[in-house]
Amino acid sequence: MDYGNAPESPDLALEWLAQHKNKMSHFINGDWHSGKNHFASNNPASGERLAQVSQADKNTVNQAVKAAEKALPGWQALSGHARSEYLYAIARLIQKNSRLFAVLETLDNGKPIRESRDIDVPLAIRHFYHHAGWAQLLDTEFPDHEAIGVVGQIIPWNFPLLMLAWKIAPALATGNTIVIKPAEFTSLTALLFAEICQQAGLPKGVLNVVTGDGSTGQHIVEHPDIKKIAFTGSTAVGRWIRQATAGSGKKLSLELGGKSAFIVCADADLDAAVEGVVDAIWFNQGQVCCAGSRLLVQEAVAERFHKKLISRMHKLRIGDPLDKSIDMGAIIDPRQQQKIASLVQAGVDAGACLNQSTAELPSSGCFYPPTLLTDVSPSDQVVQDEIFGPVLVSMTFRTPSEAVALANNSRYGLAASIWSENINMAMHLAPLVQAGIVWINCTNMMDAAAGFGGVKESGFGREGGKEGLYEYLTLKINTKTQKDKDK
Ligand code: TXE
Repeated sequence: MDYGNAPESPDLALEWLAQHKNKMSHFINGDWHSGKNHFASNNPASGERLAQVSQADKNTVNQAVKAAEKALPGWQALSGHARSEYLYAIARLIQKNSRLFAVLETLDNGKPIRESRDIDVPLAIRHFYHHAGWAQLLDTEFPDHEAIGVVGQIIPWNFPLLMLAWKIAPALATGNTIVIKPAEFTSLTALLFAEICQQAGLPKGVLNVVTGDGSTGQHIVEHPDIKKIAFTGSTAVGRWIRQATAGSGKKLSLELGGKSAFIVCADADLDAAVEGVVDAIWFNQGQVCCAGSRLLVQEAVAERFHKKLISRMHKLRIGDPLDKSIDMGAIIDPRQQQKIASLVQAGVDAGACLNQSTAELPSSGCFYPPTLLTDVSPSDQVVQDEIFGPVLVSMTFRTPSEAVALANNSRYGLAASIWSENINMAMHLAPLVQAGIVWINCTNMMDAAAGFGGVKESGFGREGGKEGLYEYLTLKINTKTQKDKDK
């Protein structure tokens, strides 16, 4: 698609913010509730304040849960067909406002406009269309299942709208009511989404959006009337949630960190694999749970591959995320940038060779250059820890089984990518890699119909497709006596 060269104007999103007097409220029971306390949401590419967002305390979370409980019987009683009407309406309204969503997302998160417009927003729309279809099939495909009840959903900042869609669409389709909390860095598209739901006529209380930091998340996790928690975020918080909900009877799905292997075999199409790496680790500044952050290259081609990759890395354009020609935008916030920088320094101190783009970075805002670390060992911190930034570590292997052993030498198991022109070999390796998703000669392929999720410390549960629906359903066998059946 040709968007022309002019940077995307932020006016549309700034107008929307101005309409709200830059003050954002919680969305509870179909209405807006301003909190007593607020926190700032900044544009990471400039450091400028975009809005003041309400901080939900325990009382606000209680109100949201009450509203969701009240709405539950009516929402559950609707046929799948009736619920699908709302999902279709939501999908159409996001589509209608897609430009506003994309610009607002880019301002709030710092990701390139090309990504928010071509990936985040279209995939979010697709998720609602897909689940509208499932809602229609629910009564016939899942006759022995029912909704869980009020669900609590906590989402991260790396794909604010898309992660919201992944959580909300299946929950609505299956007849649950929702209390959702966006990440404190990126609340804005969640609030625009709540407006869309108002316009779609979604019954009051079915969706409640509370904004706030981790303490708001804790109130959601600990609320006794929330029957399921769906969380995407850090492994540390995921671990706490698991402990905090142990014995509570709450259903849980956790999508946590990753350190995904990107395996390049000697017979791979190296140019295609280089483009794959660009997508795997420099898309969204590497702030992607399934980022291919561990490159494993077969020894025979390692030197050639690194050369090609480094030359490609130097061509990446880093800068104003609203510029349509930009490849990489801003890091979410200064603390995250600091975390990236200190992990890279630790790698260099441990003996890694640093290859970094020398492209000039914007003087204000939060930016980090694309980085490749070679000469690392499997046990190094940079190889084991999730950096969650544009930093790739590279190691070599001699045999395919060595590649599998290196790939599996991780506490994470979210995704992997295998590149080879020998499809039989790739198909042989794929099941040996411990990961929830293995891509062959491609990477970051997402589909609303495919269950996404990990193994090991990357969490459990799936989002998308039929598997994702089970996360929001509970099995209920209604046994009838022979006499009743004969009636
Ligand atoms: O995550 P947090 P942060 C990883 C990535 C990143 C690191 C830290 O490695 O560098 O985590 O990021 C809410 N109870 N990922 O600090 O804190 C929080 O408000 C309930 C990978 O931003 O896990 C936000 O809404 N909720 C990841 C959400 O949890 C709590 C995406 C995620 O924030 C909470 C993000 C608590 N005690 C980070 N504390 C991925 N898998 O994609 C915080 N939250």
